[in-house]
Amino acid sequence: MSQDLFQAPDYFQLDDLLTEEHKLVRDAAREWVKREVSPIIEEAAQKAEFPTSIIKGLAEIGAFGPYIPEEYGGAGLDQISYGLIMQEIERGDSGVRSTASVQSSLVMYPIWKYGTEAQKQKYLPKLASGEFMGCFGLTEPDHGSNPSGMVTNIKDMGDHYILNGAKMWISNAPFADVAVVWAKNEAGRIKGLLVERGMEGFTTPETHNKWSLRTSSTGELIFDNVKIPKENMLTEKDGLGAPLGCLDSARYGIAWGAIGAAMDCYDTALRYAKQRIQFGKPIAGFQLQQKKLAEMITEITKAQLLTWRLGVLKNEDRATTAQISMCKRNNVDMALKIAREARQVLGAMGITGEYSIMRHMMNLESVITYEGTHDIHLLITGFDITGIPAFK
Ligand code: TGC
Ligand code: FAD
Repeated sequence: MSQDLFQAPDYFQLDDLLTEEHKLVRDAAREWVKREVSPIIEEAAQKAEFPTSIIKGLAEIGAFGPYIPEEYGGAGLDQISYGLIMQEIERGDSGVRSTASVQSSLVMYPIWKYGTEAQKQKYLPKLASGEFMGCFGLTEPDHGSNPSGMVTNIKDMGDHYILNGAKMWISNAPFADVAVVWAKNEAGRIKGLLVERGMEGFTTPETHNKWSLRTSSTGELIFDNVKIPKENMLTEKDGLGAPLGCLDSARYGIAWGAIGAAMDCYDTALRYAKQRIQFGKPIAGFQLQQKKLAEMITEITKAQLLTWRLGVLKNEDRATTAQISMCKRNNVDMALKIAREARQVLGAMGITGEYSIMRHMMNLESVITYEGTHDIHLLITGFDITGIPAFK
């Protein structure tokens, strides 16, 4: 990839809305991405490898559990800082942000919110430092948008549970030390379990041949009569609301992250358009190219404002699931459209690994699907404003 010359767009002076701490956290993440992610990410994507070398750095910038209290090893930051970290990481690559999202919001969050004190002490500090990596198993081969239909199940054997079933499309699965797994008990109630690598009957085959999110390792979780100690159940919340509560936190981070990918595509296209000469002048001087660039910065600015406001509401514990859905849906769609337009601005160069745009575009095809598809988020808004669920 060419040298990382990224300059963040801030068309409406939104930095004025951030505290000094927000800016410090954001700038540290931004510098780290330039130094440690940009130089290696294209090769990792071409090889379809998760770059394990960045785990330590992700922990150091506070990307693992930004809002988890310091007593458990987290960074103890607010929700806007969490969002800004996700924005900067996804500016580098959505696959890297995925790894951080899963670790923070889908593994540390449920242990922190639904776990016992012993579970928090055992897992959270190691997850915060990157010594342990985690994954989150909700989706199944036959139950994606409709997780309530899951068939993975546990049977109570008195002093332990027996877990059977399979999860699919699980980020970090192939290398995770611990999996937060959602399964139904005999009464059909969804329960959260902590399943550790090495438990007999538990395997995590990797999913190959992805054209998208190639720097993130994806796999299955297969449970064949796995014996789960009783102390590995998350006891403080159950039902579908428990995993959906984790998704609220992860979707919020993704809403910020998508802005990062969009900013990188816009910044790259703007620089290229000013330098590329055709018909005797920079292509940035043609109205059709200006339309693309002007619309990009308009959409980025609208998303920045929406998302900052969501962050304020999240800090006050007032952000609703439907608001988070709207923001995730809007921002990922915005980023994907910008990636497609920006790719065109670069002409043939846009399809190469010399620039980040094509990688962002392909990554965003996963981001628009996971954590609730584009259409499911529209239905969540539809339900919220009409009171009538149209899911089924
Ligand atoms: P529904 O009947 O609406 O709700 C069931 C129960 O859950 C409650 N609830 C929530 N609770 C907490 N937080 C939320 N966000 C909640 N949303 C709903 C609800 O009140 C109810 O409670 P109760 O007590 O009445 O039982 O559920 P439904 O089956 O109709 O489904 C609704 C729907 C379709 C919106 C939901 O299933 C959904 O969001 N589906 C999308 C699935 C999804 O997003 N999967 C993501 C898997 S994880 C992933 O993709 C990680 S990628 C990570 C990465 O690499 O970055
Ligand atoms: P389906 O549910 O089969 O949907 C197919 C299409 O039908 C979609 O367009 C959808 O919008 C539409 N559709 C479905 N229901 C309705 C409806 N009621 N009305 C209208 N349209 C509908 N899951 C995890 O649990 N953990 C992970 O870590 C994880 N990581 C992932 C990483 C990647 C790279 C990817 C691609 C996915 C990951 N997922 C993970 C799974 C992801 O959450 C699911 O792919 C997603 O929820 C959609 O499920 P599905 O793929 O089965 O699609």
